[in-house]
Amino acid sequence: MSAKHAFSRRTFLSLSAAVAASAAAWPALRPARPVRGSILEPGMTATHSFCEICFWKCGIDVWKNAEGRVVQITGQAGHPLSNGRLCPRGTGGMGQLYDPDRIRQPMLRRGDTWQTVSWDEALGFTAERMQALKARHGAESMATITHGTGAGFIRHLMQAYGASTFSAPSYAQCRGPRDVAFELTFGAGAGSPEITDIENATFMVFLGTHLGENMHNTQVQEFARAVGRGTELVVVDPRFSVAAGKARYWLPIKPGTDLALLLAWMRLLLDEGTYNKPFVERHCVGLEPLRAALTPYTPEWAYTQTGIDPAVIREIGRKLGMHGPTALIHPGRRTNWYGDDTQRVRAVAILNALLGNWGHRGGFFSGHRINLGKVATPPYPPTRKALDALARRHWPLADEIPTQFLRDHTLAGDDPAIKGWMVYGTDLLNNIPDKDKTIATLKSLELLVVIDVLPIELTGWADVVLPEATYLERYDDLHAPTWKVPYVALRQPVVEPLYDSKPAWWMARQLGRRLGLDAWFPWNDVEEYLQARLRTAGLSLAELRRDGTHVQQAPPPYTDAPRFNTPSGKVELFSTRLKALGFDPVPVFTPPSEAPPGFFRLLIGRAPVHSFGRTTNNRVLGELMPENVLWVNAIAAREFGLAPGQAVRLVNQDGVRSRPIKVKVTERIRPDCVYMVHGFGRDTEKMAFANGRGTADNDLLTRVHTDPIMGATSTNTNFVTIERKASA
Ligand SMILES: Nc1nc2c(c(=O)[nH]1)N[C@H]1C(S)=C(S)[C@@H](COP(=O)(O)OP(=O)(O)OC[C@H]3O[C@@H](n4cnc5c(=O)[nH]c(N)nc54)[C@H](O)[C@@H]3O)O[C@H]1N2
Ligand SMILES: Nc1nc2c(c(=O)[nH]1)N[C@H]1C(S)=C(S)[C@@H](COP(=O)(O)OP(=O)(O)OC[C@H]3O[C@@H](n4cnc5c(=O)[nH]c(N)nc54)[C@H](O)[C@@H]3O)O[C@H]1N2
Ligand code: SF4
Ligand SMILES: [Mo]
Repeated sequence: MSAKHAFSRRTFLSLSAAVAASAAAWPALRPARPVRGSILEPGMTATHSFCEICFWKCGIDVWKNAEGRVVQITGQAGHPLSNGRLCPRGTGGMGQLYDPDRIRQPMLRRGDTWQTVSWDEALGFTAERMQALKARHGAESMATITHGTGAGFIRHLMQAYGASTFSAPSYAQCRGPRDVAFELTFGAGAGSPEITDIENATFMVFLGTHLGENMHNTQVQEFARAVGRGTELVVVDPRFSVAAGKARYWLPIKPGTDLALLLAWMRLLLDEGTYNKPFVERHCVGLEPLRAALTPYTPEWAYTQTGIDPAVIREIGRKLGMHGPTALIHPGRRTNWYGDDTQRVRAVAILNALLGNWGHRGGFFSGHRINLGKVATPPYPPTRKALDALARRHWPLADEIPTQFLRDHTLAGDDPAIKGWMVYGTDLLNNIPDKDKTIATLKSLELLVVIDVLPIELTGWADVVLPEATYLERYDDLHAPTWKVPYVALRQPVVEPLYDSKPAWWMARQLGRRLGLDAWFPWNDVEEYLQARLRTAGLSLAELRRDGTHVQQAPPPYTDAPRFNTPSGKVELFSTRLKALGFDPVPVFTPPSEAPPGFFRLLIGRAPVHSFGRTTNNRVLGELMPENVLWVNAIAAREFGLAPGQAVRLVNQDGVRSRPIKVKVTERIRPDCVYMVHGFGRDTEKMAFANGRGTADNDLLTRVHTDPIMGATSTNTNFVTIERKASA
């Protein structure tokens, strides 16, 4: 151990509970492996940072040429999430930096026109309007909607201001059902990054989870290694995904019937006694009520719902039992599919519990993290958290405010009245269903502040638009998540901000000053802030700037004495909490509604080179995939008389008509579904590359079921028919 990194008890970080006992024996943080030699051309220099093209946050090395232009981005060798490699989106990140359509200056709405203004004017205006809102309606009338690393600074500002309403589409439109289901069962969420030990699993089941198209880097790397080593894979998906191409079994399930399959597998494990008895006896409660509840669910019954051969269901069920704790049913991530999703993922959680893979190699690992200290600031003003309480009256286990609920509440003008929105890095018109309602709500606001890098459609409704510097131009907060090895990574500027853009930390602090909230910003600049946090880990900013990432050696991330933060202190196969709230304590299958004649179920997903709509205007990535296409089964295409490449429009069950999209005729999808990648169909000339290319799935999401337990909105409950003429 070098003197520089000497272990110091006084400043040593506190570690997560699971590993605290052994922490004292750990060595200090060490630099991650140094960067490889320069590439492409001589004279290139690299700066270490982490990616923001999606929210996985891989470590990157950003290469500049002699002119100081970013020409290449590679994976940081020692960063535990990238291991020297990136997904295609991360390598194309400079396309965001050099996007000619970026917002270049702060802008204020003046009647029907935009005026570009100085930061002083933009922030002065924003602070003044926020003070006025506070004086008239109270600070709680200002809601905050966010996504991304810089959001932490904005949320801090808003809490200091006295706001209590915070929301993000990444909850009710993404991973919310999964996290609530895992909390109910194991007392802990599945994590982000997920705590799945994919690399060491010997048998895996993916429900949806389309790794290879969903490009979360570390998972894809581990997946490739596992498959290379011979791990058997089952892909349950109405569509033959990239992952299905690597699978031993592809189960083209009838959409919306996964729960039936999961229940049948559970019953099989119990009937045949192949579940993990020692784990269940030691760590689970509710086995007998679970067994009783599963009585109806035979493979033959599951066949009638899912269309999957009962012999195949049995064969896979037996393999699950054979592999036991090294078999992994992936928890998924975007789990808001049908409006009863918490119960489906509860079944995923229970099935994993029956395999006994919690804390086990090849299952859900028991991660470590570095608990960096926070910069001390006064407590936030007390708030009623009124909207959280209201949300929980609708959905008792909503542990965040569902974004669509915030919207509907704002529009209705109900108490507590919400009059202003602060929006950071969220694309609300493309990422929450019922777009018309979102537009009506935007019209009703007294104040809309939008902080973004691109002139997305939403900016057109704003009172003030604040251009953020991209991730390659700014410092941000540190990243130290729970992972197999504990680590801390830095984001630092590679180039000076282009145009007149500024980082979130700067905006938050400047607004804080203007709002009289100096006490909450006891640092002059972000370097001082980062240095103070790093000091608690015995690190300096200079060291981290040089090394990018510091990792710590830790015991293997497995435990045979897992602890569960549930009411019983055990894994809850039968949920007394759900029962007390009037929900099924063991998931009960209800069949999905059927498509009307002549309609297809609309399914959505990801493409390897794009992140939502964040990248569709990125010239580097956009050239690789400029538009989305509509996957239509060959039989259905024949019936509808569709030719490959033909432009069509979709009309949904409510008569909403999409913009044109080209047909891809394929055997790789069931005939009762169509599929498209999310993020396309931009509708603003200001995003010159993406404008008008492809179609926005969100325009077609008007039939929404809401998960009764936690408030997620369904996407897969919309049906579309195909109009063969694309012309208006
Ligand atoms: N390249 C890329 N990667 C990404 C992202 C990105 O934008 N781009 N976004 C990231 C984020 S935030 C998330 S949440 C994840 C999302 O990625 P995942 O969590 O993997 O996505 P899902 O939307 O759950 O899964 C989509 C798949 O589910 C299938 N499917 C549809 N209906 C059903 C059904 O009823 N049953 C079953 N079993 N399958 C069904 C679809 O055919 C499709 O293959 O991806 C992450 N990774
Ligand atoms: N219809 C439909 N809705 C969905 C989904 C879907 O597939 N279909 N997916 C769901 C999922 S899985 C998720 S996680 C959510 C995500 O939904 P959101 O939380 O809205 O996230 P993004 O789409 O990533 O938001 C991107 C916005 O952030 C901006 N941005 C990019 N980088 C920066 C930056 O550094 N700073 C700032 N200030 N802004 C930046 C982009 O320009 C863009 O406008 O959407 C959900 N909603
Ligand atoms: S998975 Fe890809 S886009 Fe996401 S952080 Fe990693 S490199 Fe960037
Ligand atoms: Mo997501």
